[in-house]
Amino acid sequence: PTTISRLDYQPYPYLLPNVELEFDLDAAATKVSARLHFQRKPDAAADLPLVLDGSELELVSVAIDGQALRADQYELSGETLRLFPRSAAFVVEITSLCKPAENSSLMGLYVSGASLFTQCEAEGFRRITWFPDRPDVMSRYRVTLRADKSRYPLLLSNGNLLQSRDLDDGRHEAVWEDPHPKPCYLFALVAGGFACREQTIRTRSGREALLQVYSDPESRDKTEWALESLARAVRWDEQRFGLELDLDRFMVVAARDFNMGAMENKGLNIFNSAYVLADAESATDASFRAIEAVIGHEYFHNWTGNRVTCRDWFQLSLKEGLTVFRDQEFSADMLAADLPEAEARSARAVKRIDDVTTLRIAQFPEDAGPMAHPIRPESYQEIGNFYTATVYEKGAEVIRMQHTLLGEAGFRAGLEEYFRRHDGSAVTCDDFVAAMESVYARQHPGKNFEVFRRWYSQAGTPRVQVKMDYDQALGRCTITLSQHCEPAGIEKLQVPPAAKPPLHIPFALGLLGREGQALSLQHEGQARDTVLLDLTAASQSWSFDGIPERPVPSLLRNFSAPVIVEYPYSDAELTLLAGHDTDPFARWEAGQELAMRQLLALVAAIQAGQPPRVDPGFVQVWHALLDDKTLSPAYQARALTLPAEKILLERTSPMDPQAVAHARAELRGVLGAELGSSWLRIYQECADEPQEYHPDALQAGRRALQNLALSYLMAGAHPQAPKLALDQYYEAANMTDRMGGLSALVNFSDTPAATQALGHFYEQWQQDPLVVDRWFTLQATAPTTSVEAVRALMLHPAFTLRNPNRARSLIFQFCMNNLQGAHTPEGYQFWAEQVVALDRINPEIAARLARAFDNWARYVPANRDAIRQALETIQSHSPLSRNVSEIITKALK
Ligand code: DPP
Ligand code: ZN
Repeated sequence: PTTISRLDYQPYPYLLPNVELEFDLDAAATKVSARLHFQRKPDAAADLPLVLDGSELELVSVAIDGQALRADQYELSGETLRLFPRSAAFVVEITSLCKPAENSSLMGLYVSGASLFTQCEAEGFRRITWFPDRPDVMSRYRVTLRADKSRYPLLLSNGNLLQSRDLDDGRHEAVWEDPHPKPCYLFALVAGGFACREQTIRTRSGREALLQVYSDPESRDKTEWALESLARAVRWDEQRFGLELDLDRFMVVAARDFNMGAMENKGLNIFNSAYVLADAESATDASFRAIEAVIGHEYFHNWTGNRVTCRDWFQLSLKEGLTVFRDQEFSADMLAADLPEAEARSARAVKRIDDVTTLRIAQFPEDAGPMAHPIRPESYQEIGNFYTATVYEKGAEVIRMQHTLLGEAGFRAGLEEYFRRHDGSAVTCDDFVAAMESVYARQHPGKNFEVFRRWYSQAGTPRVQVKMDYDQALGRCTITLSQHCEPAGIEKLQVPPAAKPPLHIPFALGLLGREGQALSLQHEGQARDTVLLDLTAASQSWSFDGIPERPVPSLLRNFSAPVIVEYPYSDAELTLLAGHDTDPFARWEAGQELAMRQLLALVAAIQAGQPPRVDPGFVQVWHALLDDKTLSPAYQARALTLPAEKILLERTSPMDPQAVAHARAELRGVLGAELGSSWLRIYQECADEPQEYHPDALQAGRRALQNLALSYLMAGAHPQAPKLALDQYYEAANMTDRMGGLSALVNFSDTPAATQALGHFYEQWQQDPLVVDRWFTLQATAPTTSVEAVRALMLHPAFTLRNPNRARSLIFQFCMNNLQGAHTPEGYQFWAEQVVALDRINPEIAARLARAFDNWARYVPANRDAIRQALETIQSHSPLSRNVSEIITKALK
């Protein structure tokens, strides 16, 4: 397999201002006729061949300027078609066939249910027609769709509908034109029978625009929230960033079979139905929030991704990191909307906690494993493998740091500058940073982003060591920050080791007095509770005067940089922070760190065969959090949740998944049992607020806390717990409560009542695929579920590997989120089998599963050896897709 390197970028020698496509749509074989109007760039050599990409296509004919080419007048090899045009401006006409019904990869044109969909990012357009399939070739598209009218009553593509008419023999035709030049990865078409929910809005400048959400007809009742979310996203982007919708019509279509979450095709977003469909009965609070976030994300791409796009795929984080940052802020603003200031701060902190938790679960392990890469990768074999937590989530953190350094107004000015410079073009991450830097340099004369830019080229999670000195006589507190970043991923293989110069780390700091009161800090001429330290060297110190006593530092407030902080807190200091820190994020963090210490001690005890012991002082911290009436329910639910197994796993060395699962279960059991009466009180308080369901932050927070309390009651074997869970399950008026009851039963008791409830759930919901996914997931992740049980579930009539959501709900959930069941020799072999089986169907999905045990080399010997064997099992199969092969090869290096 070839490795593609970032520095090998070459501009495409031709412009392609206009593209005309005609589709004769048919599931078995679709005929595509393309007319491509090329112009050689003035600085390009005249004898360069025209190189086009194509994959899984049957070539019918090719012509230049109306002259059909004989087979000896072009070169067709592998995935490349070479033509030899003789003039500087010419029209290429290509007719080809593709086979949607046979396309199980869900890239290019494919069948889902009775409809046809496309997915072109990153390199799917080449499965539709021969084309310069790269993001820096931008064209205006005119698209003619023809299909059988009864089978495909609706024919959609990007832009505006110019005309539609009936043809003979039951077919019809629609012509679409997209006025905005775009790269081919943003092309889309949809054909099928759909229900539509729509709304007309007026944009800021007074233009009318039509927002539409399409779903299969039986799901029409479930698209209200998606449409409302879309309208809110449009409004928010106008208000927060001054960015207005540039289309007359913006469409979202839900697809049951979809590889990703959703896709931002210009004016015609195609979504995984999981991120569109919701109602109170079938969707949880978390789904409602996720729909709002993904609708927002794809909508925000309309500017950050579509109006300004990526020059090449190494720049993916240019649009993804930025757009994730934007969707995170959108969600936070929606959660905080209409709340008084203190509550709004807490609501935003809840969102920040959730985002940082995601980063730690998904990105920190990636940054510490064989696939570690900078947010702007240096090389790849398969770009599909680089839609990663690093590019997305760490990418968003890197944007957030720029926001922190520039401030809200400065960041907005930087974004305006970015659009001023680059609207309508395909650019690089450097271009973005340069626009931001232009504002930063104005704000901070003499400073620049030279050091900051290194975030784009270094992999690995930096560690920041904190030292605090206090001089009683002077009343002076001195903070010293030192940074260090180990070689990560391929950096480890480099001899001599790659130099990793210091990064620019904005480090937010506060100091608390011994009573937990916030101390005011003098910094850069101002007095503040929180100061932002600009760490740009390997080590730097800052002194603060007027500090009356030795303080407790509150570090990396609001998680101001994606780093790991090291500071030798005492338990007493963490307890103080967990109870009093005025920064809600840092307060949560202190409680989590205390829990982490307990968990690590339990892991060590379990490994040594000693009886597990929990510190009563720690139980008291949880007790105090339980009784703290000043906390919002949503915040309280986060504060009382133990660190995720995967976060704990990363902290064990060597990594010991079984001990981790047992330690966490043990601690939950102890907290459940010892604080039983408080959990019961909380449970009842939350349950006692009947009202009509709405997924707002307050209600959702209460349900989250209630369900958390229920799980602790079950874990602590409270005598009333099973009945509460059963009643909650059978009497629930919404899916959040229903799932809360059912998961409490299934995760904590292996009783006939639990089995019966599971059976009842399936009976009730078998018609709703998204709910059936929940049913599979719940069983896949239950601690008592074995490989045999998963194999049995795979024989269930509702199971199929071909639908990505279904495969994820059972196979991925088991392999990735069931530590007890999956981390066994049988579990690893099962995983290997499923990677190979999936690879024959859908390489993108298979490659994601292939990453389940990325960090195998750091596991305890028995697991490590068993995973290595499983990896070798996968490697011994051929052919493997380029996707899976890249993952496995890197894992075994
Ligand atoms: N559709 C994916 C996303 O929005 C890839 N662009 O992140
Ligand atoms: Zn995106």
